[in-house]
Amino acid sequence: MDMENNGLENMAIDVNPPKGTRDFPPEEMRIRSWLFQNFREVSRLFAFEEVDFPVLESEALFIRKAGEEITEQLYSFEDKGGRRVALRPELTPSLARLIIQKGKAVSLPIKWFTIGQCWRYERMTRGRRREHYQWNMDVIGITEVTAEAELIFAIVTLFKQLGITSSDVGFKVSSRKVLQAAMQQCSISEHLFTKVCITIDKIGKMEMDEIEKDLASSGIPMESVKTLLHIVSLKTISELEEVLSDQNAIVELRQLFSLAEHYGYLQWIEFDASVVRGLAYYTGIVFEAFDRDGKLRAICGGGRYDRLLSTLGGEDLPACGFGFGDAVIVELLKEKGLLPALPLMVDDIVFAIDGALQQMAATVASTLRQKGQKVDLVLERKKLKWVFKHAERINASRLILIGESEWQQGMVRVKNLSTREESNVKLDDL
Ligand code: 4JM
Repeated sequence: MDMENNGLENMAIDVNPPKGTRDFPPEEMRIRSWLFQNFREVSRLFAFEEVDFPVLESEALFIRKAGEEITEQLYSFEDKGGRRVALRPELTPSLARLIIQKGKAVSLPIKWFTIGQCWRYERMTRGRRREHYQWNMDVIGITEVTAEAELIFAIVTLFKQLGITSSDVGFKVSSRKVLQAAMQQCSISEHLFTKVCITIDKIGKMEMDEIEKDLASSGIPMESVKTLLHIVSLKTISELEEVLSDQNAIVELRQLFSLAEHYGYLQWIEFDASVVRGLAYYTGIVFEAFDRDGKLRAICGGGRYDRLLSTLGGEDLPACGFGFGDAVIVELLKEKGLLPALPLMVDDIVFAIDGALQQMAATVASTLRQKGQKVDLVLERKKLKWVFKHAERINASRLILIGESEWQQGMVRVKNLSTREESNVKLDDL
């Protein structure tokens, strides 16, 4: 018998949630719900439809052999039926799976959004979180950069809605086609592309000589490594134009910046060739949002993934999307003093002065709720003093007191808790 607690009746369980997970008591849950409401509102403003997938997926959906952090930290295990399964580390593969499953039954373009919990598992755990929630918006069936421009504008719209300005946050934008062209120019084999992307993504997180060593260890000559690292250090499209012979990436980037100007969000975005993102499946434009103070990790990131569906056994479709986590944005909002107070809001407290009137109180609460009022019905015998304190704690607007003499006259006593005014009110007039 396990002597820690299993099967033993009086042994206390650990009241903490499992390592790396969070509880959401009311105060935290109000913040989360408020944030998700904002995600949903913006998604609907852009006419995206909400979808959902299981948190548990077949492990095979996430197996990619590129050495990405996301797949190295897969929270996978064998279920009781011997199947290899995983708690999803991201939402895009599930979306891709559903698109493949629907096949010709869906008309293009598809504009879907989803909000879901994603998981990771690290063997060496340094108190790092193992779950977060992510908001994704994806466009399937559009080849043009109009899709990326629309997605970035959706995120800008969210930032504005939260009170975040272009002096707080900016987007770094590039295209993986820049690196692809640079590699071709250096005669580096295409089969190294994904690996190079994953290494370049670590610029800023790893020492530069580590990055160089990593690239060289893949068999890239040091001279080519230096050229690649020079190209990804460029901060303007014009500089890039001078060094790249393949102008395809530049045309796309210029189109995107032109669209951003017409949307009116040019001040939010800048070109930065070092942005490649750490996911294997991106093929074109990639972007991420960051706080301009440089204190936090990336707020969100996304890009084009035109070949993901065929890696999962389906027919390819042009696609792009982004993921936006629940943690960094809340840190930023706290930092900027933009997190709203979000108090619990109750309209009325209904309280029976006398125990014999509890049934009448239920009737009154029911009537008010039918009218759309948020009503807290006091369910046990309490002193009036407790009820007043309680009213203050839950920010109730009115106190509805059910007393014998008023009830005889078809009335209740109403106290307006902000003006302190009291009056007897007919039930029908409440
Ligand atoms: C977390 C969960 C999944 C991924 C990254 C992080 N992919 S928890 C912060």
